[in-house]
Amino acid sequence: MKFGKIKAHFGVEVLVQDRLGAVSRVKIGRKSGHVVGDEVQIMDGRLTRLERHNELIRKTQFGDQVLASNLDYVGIVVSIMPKTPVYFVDQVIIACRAQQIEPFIIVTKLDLPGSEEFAQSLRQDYSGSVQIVIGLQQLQAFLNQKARFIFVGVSGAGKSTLMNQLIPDAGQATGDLSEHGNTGRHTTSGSVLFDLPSGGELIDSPGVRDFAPVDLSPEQIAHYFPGFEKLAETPCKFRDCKHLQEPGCLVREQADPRRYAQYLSIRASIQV
Ligand SMILES: Nc1nc2c(ncn2[C@@H]2O[C@H](COP(=O)(O)OP(=O)(O)OP(=O)(O)O)[C@@H](O)[C@H]2O)c(=O)[nH]1
Ligand SMILES: [Mg+2]
Ligand SMILES: [Zn+2]
Repeated sequence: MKFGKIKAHFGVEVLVQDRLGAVSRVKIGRKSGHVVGDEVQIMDGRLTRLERHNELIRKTQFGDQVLASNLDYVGIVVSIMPKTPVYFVDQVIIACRAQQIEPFIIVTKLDLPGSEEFAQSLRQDYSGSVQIVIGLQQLQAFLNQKARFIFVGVSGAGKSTLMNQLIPDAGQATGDLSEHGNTGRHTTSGSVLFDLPSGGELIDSPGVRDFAPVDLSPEQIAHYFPGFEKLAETPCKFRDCKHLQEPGCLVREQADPRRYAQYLSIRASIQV
């Protein structure tokens, strides 16, 4: 009997690395539900999944999708081209906080015009909420803490390009931007876990259009939404305030109007 972790998933097979570092392919049932990051027990060629600490999960039209499990940090990779919408960043932060995973923002493609202004607007919206990492050098320093990280982002944001820069033998395919966007073509088709030279682990994930959180109550969304943290230190009149029409709601009165409008639209998109 051996223990290991799932590094990649190929439909009916997964790549498992055991605790001594040996990597092997193991057959699985198509509906077994194993994901990259799962800790498993291997006995007679069969996998048993150990309990997950957390999972990064999003709602899709085909059902819930788990991108990976047992994560410490989620790096939201954003760029000016294709421009990552603010609602995407909000959604990922909410999804992470609901699973006790620490989100942070990575601004990439800094050579493109408009990047500095884009980074500045992100600082305005998120600096009180999550860490913002700008460029490869800062990213390398952040990843130096031994932990398990995953990159998420819209298709073409530049996740796999960063992977290849951080892990020279990652060999992740990167896409031609002209083929992204309208055609809906995604270059990376499944999550893959790599060991970082510094000791941690980094997972590349396929680009996604949105990140609708799964099964959250209106109170949870109010609690996890990035931008109200400072205001929430002084409680609203009602303890379970959803910051809507409640009398004595300090968040509604004092929040940045842009962030407040974003909060209402996130609520609407999650249909609570
Ligand atoms: N100008 C510029 N282009 C970049 C940079 N990083 C990535 N790109 C380009 O952006 C395109 C998409 O990059 P990928 O790394 O494949 O993006 P991805 O986020 O992995 O995309 P998916 O796998 O589809 O989710 C490629 O054409 C890259 O060459 C950068 O720093 N500057
Ligand atoms: Mg990719
Ligand atoms: Zn309130």
